[in-house]
Amino acid sequence: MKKYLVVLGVVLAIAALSSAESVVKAHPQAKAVLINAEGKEVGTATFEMVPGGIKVDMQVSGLPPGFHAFHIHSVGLCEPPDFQSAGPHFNPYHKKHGKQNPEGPHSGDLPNLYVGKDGTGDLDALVPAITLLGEGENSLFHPGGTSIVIHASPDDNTTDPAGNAGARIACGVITRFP
Ligand SMILES: [Cu+2]
Ligand SMILES: [Zn+2]
Repeated sequence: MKKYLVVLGVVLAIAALSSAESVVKAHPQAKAVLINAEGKEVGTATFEMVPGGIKVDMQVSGLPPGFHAFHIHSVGLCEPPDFQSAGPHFNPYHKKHGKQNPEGPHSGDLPNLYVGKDGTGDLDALVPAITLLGEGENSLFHPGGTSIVIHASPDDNTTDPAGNAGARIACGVITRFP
């Protein structure tokens, strides 16, 4: 009986390991490498699916100190120097701009990024109700893709369509990873 239980335990352990492995494989991730107006690399962001949405984790360096608006934009194209190619904010649910806007927010409206005196900063954010799966309207891989953009000024979290955030100073196309 004891021997049988040991064998059963080993079988269960193997089953648990292989299902953990398949969860990892089925767990989609994405990343973006940010460039500034001169085309120089200034940061990276990673995206992973979590229950209810996507977790964004970003590190930057070489940016002007202070608060900067940070958004997901609806076109996966970053052409310096002005990054207008990235289009408007990612907005699959057709809302108005701003986390404090009663008719908002856009799914792409993220918290302001704080950059310290040394030019570095990092930010973690959770974006509800969007996905890395498929190519539907709420997927970061909808036709044409998506990007992340950092602005010169902070987001006021209310003014439609872009929060009075000023120029686009860095941009990164969101790509599947690995
Ligand atoms: Cu933006
Ligand atoms: Zn917005």
